[in-house]
Amino acid sequence: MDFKSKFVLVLIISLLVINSFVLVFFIKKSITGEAIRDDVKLKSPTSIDEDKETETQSTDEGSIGSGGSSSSGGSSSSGSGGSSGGSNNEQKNGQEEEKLEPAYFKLTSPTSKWADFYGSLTIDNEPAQIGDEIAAFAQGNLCGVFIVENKGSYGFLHVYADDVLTREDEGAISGDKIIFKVFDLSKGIEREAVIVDNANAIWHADERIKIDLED
Ligand SMILES: [Ca+2]
Repeated sequence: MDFKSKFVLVLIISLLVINSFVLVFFIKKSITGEAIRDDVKLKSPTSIDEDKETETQSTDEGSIGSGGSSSSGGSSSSGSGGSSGGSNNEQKNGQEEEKLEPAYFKLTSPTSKWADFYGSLTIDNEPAQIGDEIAAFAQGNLCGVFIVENKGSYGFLHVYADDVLTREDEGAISGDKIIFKVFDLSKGIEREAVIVDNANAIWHADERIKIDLED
């Protein structure tokens, strides 16, 4: 056997080896995929949405199985991965629509106790707009954040208590006077809010306190 034919032989063998690795990889991938989906089915038999999703995925698998040749199996399994990613994104978007999250004021360590503040909210002589934010401060500490959901009002704004067992000052203690700041989303401006009629914005755990605000 001369050098050239040896080289060709080695080339053919290595191609065969690579091919079989690729095959094993796709087979493993489809097996683990099935196992995970079975888990999902077992964990939440009540969730109709998830059941629907698993059903559509299993029909995908069916088509992979009937696809026959290994290469088509590989490509359609990556296709189903893409479609499940898409449905995850849809779920995320759905959650965002349900609940707006404050983006300007960031609450770092909410505790398990709070007081609720609510009332009207006027910014720049106009009713607060959806997406505007309001933050509550006790002794200079940010301890409550709310994003406006209904034009011209806010609440319930949870204003959290300090955890007496930690040295860090997480929030309010009984008798603290609360200062409010607002963030006007359309103008991108933060301002301190004025409490209408000088009402007493005094914090007491578990209370609901109506405070109208303007700026
Ligand atoms: Ca503390």
